[in-house]
Amino acid sequence: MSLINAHLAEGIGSITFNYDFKRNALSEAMTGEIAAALALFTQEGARVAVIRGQPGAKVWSAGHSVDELPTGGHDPLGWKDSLRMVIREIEAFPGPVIAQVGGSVWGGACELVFACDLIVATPEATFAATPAKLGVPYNATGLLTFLNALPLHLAKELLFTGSPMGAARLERQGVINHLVSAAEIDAFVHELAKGMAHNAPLSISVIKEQLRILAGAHALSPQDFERIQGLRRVVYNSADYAEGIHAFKQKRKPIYRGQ
Ligand code: KGJ
Ligand code: KGJ
Repeated sequence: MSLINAHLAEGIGSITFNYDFKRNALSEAMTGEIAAALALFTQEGARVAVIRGQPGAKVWSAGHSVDELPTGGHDPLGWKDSLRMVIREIEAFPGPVIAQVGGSVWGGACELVFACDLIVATPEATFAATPAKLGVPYNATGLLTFLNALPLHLAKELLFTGSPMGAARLERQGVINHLVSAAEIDAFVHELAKGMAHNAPLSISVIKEQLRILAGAHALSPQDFERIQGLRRVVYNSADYAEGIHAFKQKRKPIYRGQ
């Protein structure tokens, strides 16, 4: 069974999540299919990609597959992690990627949405960034995705509370490009995509890549990099991290002790 439906027409590639029984969690299999669809769209000359959920789905995506967050001293968000890989594929796609969001968005799926080039959401959509609910040490490039998409205090509120934030508030802050009702969002996103698909693709792809490089141009000394990795290692080696993952699997509230 396919975890997504991929469709390409009029230069617009669309990816529709089809993994509702695991709430569209971004498992390795799921992110692999998203990456393969983006690669196929690129090969077929698609100008724009759209990533969306099924109409009416309550959960847009439950984020990283918690089953695949490793315990036992391994970095949960290392270079080859599936979430990290799919974020890089979205950034590398040579045209605009639009996130079309209805329903709730959780954890790493918030980052996936924020990594897209444009965001269109229904007023009912919500975003909860939950690493602090699970005890996960988010990684530096992942935090940079938040930092480039949200004002600092809003990013901190999302990450520190782990509570759902409504799409209307994010639209007012310029994080979401457009709020559109569920009845109209398909047609709206199609028009938006069509407009960009008619523009010069080489101009768009090089501007996108320049913006990516410029937005990521933060000098980090080797010492600071090692400090960040060392701090994160303490977190993923902690009893709290193991507790967060176990509690999720046992469907209970975690008890954190700060060690
Ligand atoms: N990973 C793995 N399995 C998941 C996940 C997930 N993220 N989310 C849901 N599932 C599985 C559940 O274990 C159930 O499996 C099934 O999907 C339906 O979920 O028991 P099974 O049937 O085998 P559930 O919870 O019964 O559905 P709802 O009651 O509709 O609730 C939907 C929710 C999205 C509210 C709920 O599933 C939930 O809270 N999921 C976790 C959301 C979350 O905190 N995700 C962030 C994961 N962390 C990260 O992304 C990262 C990068 N991080 O740093 O933390
Ligand atoms: N460059 C050279 N000539 C221009 C430009 C321009 N950007 N804009 C207008 N003109 C000239 C027209 O060719 C006409 O000359 C005259 O000004 C009146 O324009 O045929 P001529 O009389 O000898 P027009 O089009 O008859 O006037 P309106 O009907 O009033 O329309 C105004 C518009 C501003 C809507 C229209 O002229 C237009 O779309 N201009 C181009 C706007 C545009 O896309 N500019 C961006 C250029 N590129 C950049 O700035 C950059 C840096 N870039 O990277 O792309």
